[in-house]
Amino acid sequence: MGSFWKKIADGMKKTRAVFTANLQQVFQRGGALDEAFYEELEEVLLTADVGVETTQALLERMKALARERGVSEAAEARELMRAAAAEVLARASAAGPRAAAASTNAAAGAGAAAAATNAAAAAEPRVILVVGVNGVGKTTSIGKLAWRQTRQGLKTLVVAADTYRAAALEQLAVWAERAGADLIRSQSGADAAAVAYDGVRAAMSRGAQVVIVDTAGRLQTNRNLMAELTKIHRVLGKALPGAPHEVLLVLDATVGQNALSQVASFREAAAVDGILLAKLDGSARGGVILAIADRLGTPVRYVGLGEGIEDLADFDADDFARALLEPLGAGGE
Ligand SMILES: Nc1nc2c(ncn2[C@@H]2O[C@H](COP(=O)(O)OP(=O)(O)OP(=O)(O)O)[C@@H](O)[C@H]2O)c(=O)[nH]1
Ligand SMILES: [Mg+2]
Repeated sequence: MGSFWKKIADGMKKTRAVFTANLQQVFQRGGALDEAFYEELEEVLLTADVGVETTQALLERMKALARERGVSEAAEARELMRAAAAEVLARASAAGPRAAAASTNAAAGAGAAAAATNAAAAAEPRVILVVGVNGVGKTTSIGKLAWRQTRQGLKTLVVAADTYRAAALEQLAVWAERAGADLIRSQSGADAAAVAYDGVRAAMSRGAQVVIVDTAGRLQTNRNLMAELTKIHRVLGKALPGAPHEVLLVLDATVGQNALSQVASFREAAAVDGILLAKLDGSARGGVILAIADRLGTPVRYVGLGEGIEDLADFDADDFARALLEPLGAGGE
């Protein structure tokens, strides 16, 4: 737990240096928990990309908690805020059975119904489809995810279904090599859905346990490309009934509130199961994670905290509430 906490705390250094530090100033001003206090707090939350609705929700929750607990001093507000933030973040970690299975092995991923036939289920790979807007961090995150799987001893295969650019293929090849995963590639310009299909079939014949499909970045407003995503999704299910077992939407934390507007279209095109919030280390306005947790109703599964292969953390509401609220240097075990 110690090193895991350190990873989050270090990874969120920019947010902690700005957002957390600004919060500290408000909490330290002393005096009563009055309207003036809440107004100052509101300003800090808004500038950290928490967003209007989520900011109001947090403030209301803090006020209710203050009444419940009989708290009236600004000095005690940090604990109220931590509790309110943890509640909001917990909404994003209410993972369903599909999502809960993601970090376990392929057999468990097949779900309770298949658990009795473990042997059969284990022969089928767990298929993860990774989608998102251009440049958000999909390919890098796939490298990190693949490495996690291979470290657990799972035979992992990544599929280069971003067929638009030769460079995209090369980039995935480098990550596959680092992660110790196999790579399925095709000529650039090939049909992405066909590549995805071939990838899953190849994974099945090779006995891979996990397949991660990379896709080209696409704007949520581009109808043709969104239709292509729907096709990729459908074709995966033809290659292996039940696939994809998980669709991860990668969002870029540095674009703040704009990330929220990307979600609806991707959900519609590819039934998103979970969010991977990349580049949280690159943002000083990490408050956006509160907005994502509060507003989207799609669980945050992972958080990207750097460009290295190890810079991926499971999302945990309490850890993240603590990282947002605890001043630098405190609790740094
Ligand atoms: N600091 C930081 N950089 C990241 C993170 N994830 C990705 N990046 C960087 O973001 C840039 C884009 O990453 P890619 O993985 O290529 O993004 P992509 O979504 O695959 O991009 P396209 O395939 O072009 O749509 C690269 O420079 C990555 O190193 C992260 O968690 N933290
Ligand atoms: Mg990419």
